[in-house]
Amino acid sequence: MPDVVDVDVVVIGTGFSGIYALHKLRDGLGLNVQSFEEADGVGGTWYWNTYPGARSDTEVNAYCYLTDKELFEEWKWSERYPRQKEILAYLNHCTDRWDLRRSIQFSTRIESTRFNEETGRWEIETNKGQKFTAQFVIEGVGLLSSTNYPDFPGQSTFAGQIYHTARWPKEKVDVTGKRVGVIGTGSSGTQVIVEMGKEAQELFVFQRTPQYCVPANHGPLDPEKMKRILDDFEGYRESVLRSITSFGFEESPVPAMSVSAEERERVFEDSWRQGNGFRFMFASFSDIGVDPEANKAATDFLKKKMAETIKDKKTLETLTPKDLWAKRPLCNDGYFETFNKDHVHLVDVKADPIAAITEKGIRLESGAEYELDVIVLATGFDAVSGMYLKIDQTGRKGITLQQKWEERPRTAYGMMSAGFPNMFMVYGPMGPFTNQPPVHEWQVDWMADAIQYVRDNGLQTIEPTEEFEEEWMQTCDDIAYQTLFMKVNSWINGSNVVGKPVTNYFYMGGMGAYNDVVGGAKEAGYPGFRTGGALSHSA
Ligand code: NA7
Repeated sequence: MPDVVDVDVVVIGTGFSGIYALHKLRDGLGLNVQSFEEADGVGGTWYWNTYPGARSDTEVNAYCYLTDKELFEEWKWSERYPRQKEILAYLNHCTDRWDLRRSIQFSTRIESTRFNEETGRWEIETNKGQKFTAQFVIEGVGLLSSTNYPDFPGQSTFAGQIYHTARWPKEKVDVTGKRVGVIGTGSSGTQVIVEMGKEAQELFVFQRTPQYCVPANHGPLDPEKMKRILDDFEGYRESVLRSITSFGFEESPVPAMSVSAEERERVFEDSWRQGNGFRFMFASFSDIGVDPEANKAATDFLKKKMAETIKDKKTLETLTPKDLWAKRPLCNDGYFETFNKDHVHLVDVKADPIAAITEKGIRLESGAEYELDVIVLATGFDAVSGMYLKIDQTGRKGITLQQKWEERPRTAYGMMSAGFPNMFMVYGPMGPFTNQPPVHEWQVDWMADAIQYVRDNGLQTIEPTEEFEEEWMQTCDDIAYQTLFMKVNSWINGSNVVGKPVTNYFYMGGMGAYNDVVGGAKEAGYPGFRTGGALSHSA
């Protein structure tokens, strides 16, 4: 191997986005593409998150690639919400189907990327000391992949096992006959709690913030539904990409308070029965995420359901959220029911915070100590921007991404950042807040068009101008601050990680609007983007 390998494109990551990017650019555009993956297999999120109960809570008809009808037809999903193993098998199937493995270097982390202004190319270094150069870099590093790994005092002294849900061991963790503590009650926490509640001898759930949770209404896949989709596959894909959340269901245009209380109750009851958190939030009424009154109507309903389910009064009180419902909506069958089991105990660590992890277990500030054999950290991720900032990235004028994003991440369209030419981010900060796989494909297609445009016109680079980036940031903020998602602490606004900028990280205008605005860039000649060092159009 030469000292430095030159390729057209480097792709970082082999999750949903990286796999498709490699396929699209290598096989679609005929470019010389080299992919890198830190793990020893493909899958990204679905490679790492192997904890018991891990599954997508998006219905599978929208949790897959939608650009390839044959692939959609040939792969037979078994359940409404696919479990981790099945999604990983699907991604491996796609990798083999498209013969991608020969272009992927596994067990390799990208340490740094540096833009060379003289050559107009990126210089990329791996953790193995290898050097590559590429005209384009596509970073499919994941929205939720940089783990938020807490460091409680005394953590290393614990005599049992500690596992983070997103770094779960590949071999089975047998908790039968064991005392298990779970810290965290987000999507991962609620999933792992239900499973641990079935297996562990005793389960202690250390809850800081209670969550609303809707049933999933899980079950086998409806073959009729898949057939209907196949009958008009293009129309279906278009409807997904024209919707707000891209979850594959129809969103409601009806404001919650525009109907009678009886009708509202009927709609909520129907949504509850159908299951799915996003469906409940976006398909029951149009304004649960934006109007406090509509949000309260929804949470009153959800609290009523909790009161009907949770038997112990004190447990009910601790499990009942006091906030608006404006975190990423959860769904899970049997979550609240788990707390009715005698061997499952809820510990309120908002009232009495965790002081330390000791040799024996978890000690709270009050001095109460819980003896445990296994501790599960379901503490989430340094989401959205975290993975990009883990790589040492340097753009024009020697300015690093870490410097540029110190106050907050800045991008145009959630895909490119000014001063970082030809560097594309799939589902980067200030991108749409949606279900991901179909949107990953859409963004990669957009990137492929931009790359083709550069090559067809004999150019070297494309990048957003500072002014255009600022406009996009403003657009995103104007929309996001009208929603309730900015009013409640969660990874959506960066408030889950100590020291991280608490700000807006998304374009909350919906995928349909994003599609209209961003999708038109190619025909318009990329207004707001500078090509080959000269402005192609004024911003
Ligand atoms: P989340 O949704 O960020 O949840 C993390 C949970 O961990 C949440 O309940 C946190 O409480 C809790 N947490 C984090 N740090 C601590 C400490 N130090 N002490 C106590 N509790 C803590 O992560 P998930 O992995 O569940 O899900 C992330 C996304 O992945 C999900 O939305 C899906 O899109 C896929 P807090 O609420 O901050 O008080």
